[in-house]
Amino acid sequence: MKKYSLIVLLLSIGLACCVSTGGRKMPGSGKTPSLKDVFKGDFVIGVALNRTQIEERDSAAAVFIPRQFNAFTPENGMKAALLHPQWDTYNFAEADKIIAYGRKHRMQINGHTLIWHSQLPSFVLRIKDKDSLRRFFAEHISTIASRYDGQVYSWDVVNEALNEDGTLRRSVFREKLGEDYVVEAFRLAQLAAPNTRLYYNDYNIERPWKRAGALALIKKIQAAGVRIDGVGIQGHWHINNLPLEDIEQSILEFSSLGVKVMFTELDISVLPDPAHANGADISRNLAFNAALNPYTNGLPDSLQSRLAGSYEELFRLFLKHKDKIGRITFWGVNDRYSWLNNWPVRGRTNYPMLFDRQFDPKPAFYKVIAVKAGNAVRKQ
Ligand code: 9MR
Repeated sequence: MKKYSLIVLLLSIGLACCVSTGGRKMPGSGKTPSLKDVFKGDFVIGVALNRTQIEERDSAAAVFIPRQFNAFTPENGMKAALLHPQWDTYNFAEADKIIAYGRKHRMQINGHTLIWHSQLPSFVLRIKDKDSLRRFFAEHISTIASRYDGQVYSWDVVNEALNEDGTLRRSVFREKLGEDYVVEAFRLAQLAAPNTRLYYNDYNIERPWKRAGALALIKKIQAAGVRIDGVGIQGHWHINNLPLEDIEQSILEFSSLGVKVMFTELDISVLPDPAHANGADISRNLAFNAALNPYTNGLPDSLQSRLAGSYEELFRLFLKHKDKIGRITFWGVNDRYSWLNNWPVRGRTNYPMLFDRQFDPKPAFYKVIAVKAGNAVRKQ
C-alpha cells in the first residue's frame, strides 16, 4: 500500500472511532469507514438482502447498503419455490428487481440457488417418476441460468448437498437422479450460463469429514470435464466454537483444486445453544425459554468484545489468504435482520453481525477495519 493511502486509511479509521463514541449519526454516513472501500483489492464484500431492502422501502437501509457493500446475495428471492412455483409458471418479477438493484448500485450479484433440497415448490415434492423429475431439474436450471447469464456474477449451482459425515444427503434429487446429479447440475449450468461463475455452497464444509466430501465432489465435477469456479463456505458459526484451524486448512485444500474460496453467509451467534452448534441445519429446533434469550436489553460488554475478537481473528485469516478468497458475504445487513434471531430457537434477540439494529457499527466492525490497517502498517 502506498504511504499516502495508508495515511488516509489510518486517519479515516481514527476519525470514525472517535465519532462512533459520540451522538447518533446518519446510518451509512461518511464518517463511518466503508467495508467495501477498506477491503478493495482484497476481496469483494457482500451481504444478504431481503425483498424490502431490494425494493429500497427502508430509507435508512437504502443509504447504508450500497455504501458498505459491493456485492449481495438475495436471501430468499431466487429460490425455486418463489421463482418456479408451478410446472409451467416462472415468476421472474422479484428476480428481475434483484438484477435491476444490482445494476443500479453496481453491486455484484450471487444467484442463490439453483438446486437445493429445501424451499422447493410443492409440485416437485409430488413428482413420482424419475423422468418428470429429470425434466424439472433440466428445465429449471436451463431457464433460470440462461435468463440471468452475465447479469448475475455467480450462481450457487448446488446448495447443501452433503451430510455432516461427507456423504451425499438423501434428497429428492439424489433419490430420483442418482449420485451424479451434482455433476449434472453443473453441466447444465455451464451450458446455460457460459458467462457466470459456478459455485458449490454448503455449511460446515470447513470441518474435516464434510470437507473431504466437498473436495471429492469438486474433483468429481472436474474429472467429468465440467466447470466449477468456486466453493462457498457458508460460515454460520457460534462464538464458543470458531474453527479457525479448520477454516485455514479448508482455504488451502479447496484452493489447491484450482477453485476460488468464498465465505458466503458469515455470521457469529452469541446466544446460548446447548450444542454451540455451527451450521444451518434448519430441522434443528429448540423450544423457546427465557434462559435461552438472556440479552434482550443489549449485549454485555464482555461478550461484545469477545465477538469483536472473533471477527478480528477471522479477518486476519482472510487477509492472510486473500489471494485465494473471492468474496466475504455477511448473512444480514445488521443484527435486526439476521435469521439467527429465529434459529435454532424462534423469537430471540441475537447479535451476530458487525452492525447493530440501528445500523451503527459495533466494536467488531472497528476490529475488522483495524486488522486491515494493521496489515498495511506491518507491510511498510
Ligand atoms: O436466511 C434465510 C431465511 O430467511 C429463510 O427462512 C431460510 C429458509 O430455509 O433460509 C435462510 O437462508 C439459508 C440459505 O438460503 C442457505 N444456507 C442457510 C441459510 C440460513 O438458514
